[in-house]
Amino acid sequence: AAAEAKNSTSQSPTLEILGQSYPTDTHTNTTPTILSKLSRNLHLQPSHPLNTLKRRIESHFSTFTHLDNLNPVVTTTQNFDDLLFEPSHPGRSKTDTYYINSSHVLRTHTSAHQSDVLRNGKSNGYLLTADVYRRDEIDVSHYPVFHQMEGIRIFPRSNLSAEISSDLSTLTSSAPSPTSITDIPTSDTNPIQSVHTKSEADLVTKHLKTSLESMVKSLFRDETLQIRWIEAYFPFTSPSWEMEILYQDKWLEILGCGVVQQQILDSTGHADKVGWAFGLGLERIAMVLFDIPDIRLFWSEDKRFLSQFREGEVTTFKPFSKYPACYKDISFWCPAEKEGEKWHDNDFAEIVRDVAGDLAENVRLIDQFTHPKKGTVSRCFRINYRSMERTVTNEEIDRIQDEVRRISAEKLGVTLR
Ligand code: FA5
Ligand code: MG
Repeated sequence: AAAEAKNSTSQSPTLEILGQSYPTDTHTNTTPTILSKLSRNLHLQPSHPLNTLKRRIESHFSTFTHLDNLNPVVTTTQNFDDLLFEPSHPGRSKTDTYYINSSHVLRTHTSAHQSDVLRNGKSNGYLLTADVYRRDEIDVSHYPVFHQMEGIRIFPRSNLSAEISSDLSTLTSSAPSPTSITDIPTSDTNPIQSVHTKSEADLVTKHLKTSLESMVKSLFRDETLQIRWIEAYFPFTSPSWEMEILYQDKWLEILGCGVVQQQILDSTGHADKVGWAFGLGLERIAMVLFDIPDIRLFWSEDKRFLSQFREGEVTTFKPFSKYPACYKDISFWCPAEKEGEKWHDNDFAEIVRDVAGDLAENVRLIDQFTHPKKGTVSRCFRINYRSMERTVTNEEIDRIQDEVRRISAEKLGVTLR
């Protein structure tokens, strides 16, 4: 509450976003730095790697309807309720989501448009590409804005087996290269919906997995690529899975998917259909395909980055030399935690993002201890500052660090050490 009281004194009564005016309230936590990203539309820039990847995936799903310019401001109903998120789901929390006000958010995933698209649609397959927003940690693979692509395919329940078998035979005949794939079956913790027969769920699952495996194979064209399916949970699909690929000896999650909850199809005018949905992260795949080592590079306006890419072509990025990093530590006593006012590292990360912008490469908690008598907690964060475009000066970073200290004390109520 202390933090909010201070926030509201500096907060204007409305936010102007893409030509629309929204009243602010105690939920508002969207910063100008974040709002400045809304107009970039990286996925629509012709020679940008994200656009090339998007177009490759679109051409793989060529019979689907393609959407790519929906408004990033959605209601909490669209982003959560329509997708059957429980009222207490952590994704709704202000520490994870950018709220415009208590009823509007910056979409946290492309699934926010599922119900609208299904309600309006005549087509049986959609692909939707969009920028999505999440309050998160700071490192080379996390950025508060990234891009997702969502696919939905629905089938009439009456003719399911025939339609799916004919589709599968084309899918498997056109899929290149023998890739190693590890599958897992459904289980008690990842159940088939009671309204579906086992045969319906199996057919939809087979079509879903085959479609995604064939897409990934066609993107990577690599016979040594290793793919595995793991069990997942989403409120809007069941059963659900995530696909991971082996990259530099680590399993990298690239998408989530599953059989659409029948309740969503029922309430959008498709009670006589069954279907699947998936959502993938474009940056995750583009970093592998184009060899891009740092997620901030996608936002670079430096011509040494942009000039390396040509419309529609997948080429390997040649890194330009890294400029030196500058590390600064900050230590403080956190305010005592009360009910509903818990400390969250994301709130500190957000201040660093807002003050330092893309100069912040990484923020890491390096030390934490509790005062033996008072019970208060001291935290020390190490901020790694680096520009991708020039050498930063120590004086310049000191000024930024001073500002981070000042605003942390003011907005988070910490006692600087
Ligand atoms: C979702 O967002 C679900 N809406 C996906 C989905 C759609 C499931 C339809 C079922 C049906 P998740 O939060 O796991 O799920 O994100 C999906 C993908 O987005 C991840 O697999 C990953 O590739 C990418 N992603 C998630 N968080 C980040 C991040 N911080 N930075 C970059 N990519 C991310
Ligand atoms: Mg996930």
